[in-house]
Amino acid sequence: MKDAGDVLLVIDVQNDFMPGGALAVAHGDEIVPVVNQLARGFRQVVLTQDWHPAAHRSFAANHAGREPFDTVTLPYGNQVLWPVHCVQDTPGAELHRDLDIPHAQLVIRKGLRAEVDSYSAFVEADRTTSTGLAGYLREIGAKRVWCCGLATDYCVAWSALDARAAGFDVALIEDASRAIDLNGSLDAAWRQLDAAGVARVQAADVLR
Ligand code: VGL
Ligand code: ZN
Repeated sequence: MKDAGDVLLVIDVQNDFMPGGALAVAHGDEIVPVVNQLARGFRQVVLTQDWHPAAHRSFAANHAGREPFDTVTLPYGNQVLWPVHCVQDTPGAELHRDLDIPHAQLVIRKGLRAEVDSYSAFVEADRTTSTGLAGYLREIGAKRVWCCGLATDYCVAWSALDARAAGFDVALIEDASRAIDLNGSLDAAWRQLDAAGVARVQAADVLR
């Protein structure tokens, strides 16, 4: 069992990121039992939910003449345009039904504002608007943040990098995560994670 300084951060284990979902991550469903098992070894677990209004600027459908996976420039920088996904209060935005973490203490919802995306659980894509998660984790005495979920190269990576930037020790649990891998995004993410000092670990090595 991990001690009180350890927090498991479970990113976006939601229906729309599962095979058959609106923004399917290949083999995304395979992480569910792994995450459940991991969570049993942590006293503290925080979940996130991607939670967009239907008019969200990250949706290709809200840009005339654009297709999913095009890139556009928004006021805060480059933005990949995604299929409509994780719309607030729709079945696609619900957590996977087999996710079994009754002791999860907090669900952070992100990407709520129509004009700004948020891959990270900590700071929105404008890089200034905080979700409050870093302050919450500090107040509960967290020292180490263990990240897993979907997708490795977007929301998990950005959350891990921001956890590091907030001063926590951070590990990304590779086999409790799956990637979208768009135009080399997975390799690019691992280069950034390595450079930032985020440890790359496997689930079997976390709880021993
Ligand atoms: C995600 C793209 C758009 C993710 C969320 O959870 O990694 N990716 N919204
Ligand atoms: Zn999203």
